Amino acid sequence: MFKKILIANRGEIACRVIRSCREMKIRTVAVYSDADKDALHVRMADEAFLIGPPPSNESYLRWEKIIEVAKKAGAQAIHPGYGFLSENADFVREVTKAGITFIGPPPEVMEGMGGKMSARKIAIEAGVPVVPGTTEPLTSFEDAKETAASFGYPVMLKASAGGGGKGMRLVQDENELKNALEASQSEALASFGDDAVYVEKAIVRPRHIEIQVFSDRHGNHVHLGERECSIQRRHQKVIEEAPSPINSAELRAEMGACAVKVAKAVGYVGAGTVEFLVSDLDRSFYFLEMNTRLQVEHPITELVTGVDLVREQINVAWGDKLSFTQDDLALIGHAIECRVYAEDPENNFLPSPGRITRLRLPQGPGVRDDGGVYEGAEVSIYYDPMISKFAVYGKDRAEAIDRMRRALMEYEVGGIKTTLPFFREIMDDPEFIEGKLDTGFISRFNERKKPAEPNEMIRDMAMIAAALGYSRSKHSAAPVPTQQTKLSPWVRSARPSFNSK
Ligand code: MV4
Repeated sequence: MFKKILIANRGEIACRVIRSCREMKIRTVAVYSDADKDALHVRMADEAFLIGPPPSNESYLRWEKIIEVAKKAGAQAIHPGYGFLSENADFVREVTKAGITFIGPPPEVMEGMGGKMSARKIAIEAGVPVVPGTTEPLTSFEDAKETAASFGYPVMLKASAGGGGKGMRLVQDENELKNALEASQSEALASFGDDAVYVEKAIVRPRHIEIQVFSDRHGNHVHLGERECSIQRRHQKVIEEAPSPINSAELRAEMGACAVKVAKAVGYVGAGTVEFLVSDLDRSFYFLEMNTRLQVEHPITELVTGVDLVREQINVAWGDKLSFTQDDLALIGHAIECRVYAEDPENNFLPSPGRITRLRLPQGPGVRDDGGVYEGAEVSIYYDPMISKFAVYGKDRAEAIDRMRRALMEYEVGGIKTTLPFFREIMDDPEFIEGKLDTGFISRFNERKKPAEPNEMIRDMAMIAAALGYSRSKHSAAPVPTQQTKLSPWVRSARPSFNSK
């Protein structure tokens, strides 16, 4: 087994990889920027090397510097985490050339899945359903008009190089097509340096369900069930759960088999994720894309399968066979993850950098916090503001929701704003509790929240009435004890407001 691994990443995912390495008795090498000299991943690793100034393209994206550190420290393998260099085929080639093992799939696989059109071709050849649409870039407005008409409106224009919804346009009818095409192409060019745009039929209010796959270098391919990731804000996942509230054993087996077909077709190695859009109308599903990395939301799959995906990645990179077969795997229970961001939900999710002056993590049954910070740590402006992924596990979805609600009451972060209050509201939301999750969830949730003002007025009136009643009763009877004094300090200590008052 490897004796030493370099982690080419930062934050919670670097810490996550270090944790598995430590259990496997593998020494760890961290790299960091000037902004991260006191970061948790630097403190947790056995060794740490400064690689440059705060901006990512001068530090975490400098592959030549990272490879130099790996050689100097004697690391035999590099784990890329997610983001940064994790899906960069050129980086993989350079790492391999330097005689170091890249923990992830081969560069040709990354390239095959890197473009949306090329990924669609691979899926079609593998016999997997893809969203009806083209696999060649549009050549003109006339071409777009004919193609869109042949699939029928509404259609989606998508940038082939796209990600994060960039260059994506929903087109309701032919009148909107010209503007949308121009906007999509110029956005694609500006974002990716490539203006190739193609057409897909639009799936109305789809669910985003993805299948975790795993492959070794001996031709074994398995899937580890699905994750429901429909709750997104500006194409960023916010809450994920496993299994999906709609997924039946049959649908899972069908989608899982399709995901494995895709993995086989590209000669996949390691941990990967096959994304699907699922129509709520008839549960038909369509391949969307494949992510060739360990994903942010991997912990919920770990919770319901009992597999340590990072350990498995390292074993597979070493050349071992998968430690389990498809028949060994069963999904047990239900897991929900909330991404805790240093953002202000009261202020349009504006980033909220600064020092964490207080950090109190939930404890007790069924909780897991994958954090990248500590009390006293500084959240900088340079990187993604996600400070932690908080997940709970329960025997079923209802227990997981109750547990998440309880744990979120215990969770306290001081000094910066976080998305925790937003999650507390979602856990009480009737549509969430029903499992009515689709890509329109967040905007409907925000609409439901809007009529808060009249309620606030009613609440104020009730408070005035109560105060009047109290002031009258004061002269004749003992004051009514408030809620606060009735609760024991132990119960109150689990309330988010306990220490902030
Ligand atoms: C779609 C779609 C409807 N029809 N494609 C958004 C991000 C990118 N990964 C794919 N996305 C979508 N593609 C077709 N043909 C709707 C979305 C979409 C979406 C998908 C999953 C989760 C949230 C979403 C929010 C808006 C749009």
